[in-house]
Amino acid sequence: ECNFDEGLCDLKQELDDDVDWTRLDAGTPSKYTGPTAGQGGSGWFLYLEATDRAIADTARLSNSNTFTFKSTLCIDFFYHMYGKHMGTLKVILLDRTSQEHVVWQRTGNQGITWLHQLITYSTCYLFVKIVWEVTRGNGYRSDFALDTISVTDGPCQDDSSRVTVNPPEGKVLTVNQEPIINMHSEELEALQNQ
Ligand SMILES: [Ca+2]
Ligand SMILES: [Ca+2]
Repeated sequence: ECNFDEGLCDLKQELDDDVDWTRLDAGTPSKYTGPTAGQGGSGWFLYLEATDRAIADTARLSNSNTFTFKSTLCIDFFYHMYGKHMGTLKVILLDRTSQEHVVWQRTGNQGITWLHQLITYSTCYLFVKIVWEVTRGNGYRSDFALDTISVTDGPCQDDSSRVTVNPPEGKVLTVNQEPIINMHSEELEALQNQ
């Protein structure tokens, strides 16, 4: 688990995006956007400083060491998306061919609170990287924040957000039963045969 009190743990800022996440232990500078403290009421967290950034600028945070999993994984994190210009937060898995699979996303103002998200991800395919990606909205009130991240083997204890790839004929990735991306069948077969 990473609570950002000591740094980024085994996570890293990606370099080929537009901006880095900022580590902070206080309220974000702009009013009416961002948290006033870390998740749980104190401590450090990461946020996107939306002031002086352009619309659609992205910041990506990912695990620094590639890994492989092909069964069930629990992705557990807190996010804060308060502000009327809030853009989109995505959790993306990269497969071994660097194809990106969006497993979860939220867009727009989610209120003044830290929200807990659990994603149980089950698949027979191989993935090597997890990315938290934010895309700034159309104004400065778009301070996304992230805190208390963990990725562990096996299903989440609270299984409220199960995400599955239905092999082999389903070919649809779902979050809470709502399909968000369709994978090409050839791509799925290629992954499955690796
Ligand atoms: Ca924290
Ligand atoms: Ca970056």
